[in-house]
Amino acid sequence: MSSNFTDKTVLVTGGAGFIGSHLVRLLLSPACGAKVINLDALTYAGNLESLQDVEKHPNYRFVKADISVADEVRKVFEDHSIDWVAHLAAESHVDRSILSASVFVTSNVLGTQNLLDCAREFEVQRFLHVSTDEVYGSLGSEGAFHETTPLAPNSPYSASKASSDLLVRAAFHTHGAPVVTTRCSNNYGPYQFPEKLIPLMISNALQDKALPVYGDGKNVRDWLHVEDHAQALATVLAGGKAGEVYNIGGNCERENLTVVKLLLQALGKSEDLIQFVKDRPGHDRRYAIDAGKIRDELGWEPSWNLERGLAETIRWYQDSQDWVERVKSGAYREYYATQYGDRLA
Ligand code: NAD
Ligand code: TDX
Repeated sequence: MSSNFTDKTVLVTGGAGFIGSHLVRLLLSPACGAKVINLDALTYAGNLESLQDVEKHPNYRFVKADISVADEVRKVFEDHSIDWVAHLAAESHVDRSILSASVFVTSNVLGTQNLLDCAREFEVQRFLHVSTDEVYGSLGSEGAFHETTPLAPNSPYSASKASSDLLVRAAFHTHGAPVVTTRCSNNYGPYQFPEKLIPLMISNALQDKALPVYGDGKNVRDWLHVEDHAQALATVLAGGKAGEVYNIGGNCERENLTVVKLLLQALGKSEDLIQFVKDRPGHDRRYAIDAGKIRDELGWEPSWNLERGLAETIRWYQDSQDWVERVKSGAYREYYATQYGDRLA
């Protein structure tokens, strides 16, 4: 993969988020050796403290900008010579989209179109659009999502992501844009905001707080370690075929309750902490991914198994309670002003 990135400047949107921060780290690593511009609006989910280890890297720049504001996006393309784009910036939490959908439309739909417009104007050579398996809707007890499965999103979040997928598809068909789309299953690992299932359960259990399981806990998700997702994204960015969609999955389906019990067992905590709560409205029952295309065409396969991944994730959250506390207290939001305020205001 390394030679593909040499001399490339990659604009990563949403690089201060969970998955974006891992991709930024991978692209800067000697394995890739890319130059990285990290564009992020620093919403509640953006945390530059997740990138402290690379913030002084000579090939790294951070730019605070909102993808839903066309002028802000344009300025980034004017100021930097960008070869490739890896687009991850989005509102990403289903529960928030149920409470307030409009910001999902603004960031995920309008934001994507603004990026596509600039990518076209500034003649970007590759545009990776990072989407989700949730655009396919919900499965019964059998089968898996294929790249050809019709889109049937059920939440405002997944509907906004599906909308952005269609705009990316249109850019390819109308303008011949060099776009490629990935649709991945549920990620877990270090630096995940503790609103999502696994980090929420770990951080609650560490404090002996109740673990809120929605409905009967039998909803199924396919879990993938975030470092495997970052590897898959770099693989598709470097070698994916324009106009194509690649599913990415962990081949690791588990019921939510099973995951929660595994976490409690690994932490040495009682299952009495589990509290069944009212179900998420419109809660998708099951996701499963057929990732045969990316394996057969690009040679990517996941390398983490769930047991090792969960054990190392738990260890990371135990060792990083300062990071978690600063997220929960909101202190992490001051980091940008202290580190970048003077230089980039
Ligand atoms: P995240 O919520 O942790 O991070 C999103 C990042 O985008 C944040 O840094 C935030 O500040 C930034 N952002 C949001 N709106 C913005 C805007 N208008 N302008 C600029 N930056 C903005 O999300 P994540 O879990 O890292 O997900 C990243 C991408 O991967 C998303 O597109 C998501 O749909 C997709 N995805 C996530 C998962 C998962 O399990 N987390 C699975 C499949 C796909
Ligand atoms: O407190 C909880 N209790 C609970 O039972 C939370 C936060 C979640 N759940 C359930 C809901 C889901 O069935 O756990 C499962 C996972 O929930 P989330 O972590 O919120 O993820 P999900 O809704 O599956 O969506 C995730 O995967 C696909 C990401 O948030 C998306 O960004 C990604 O596109």
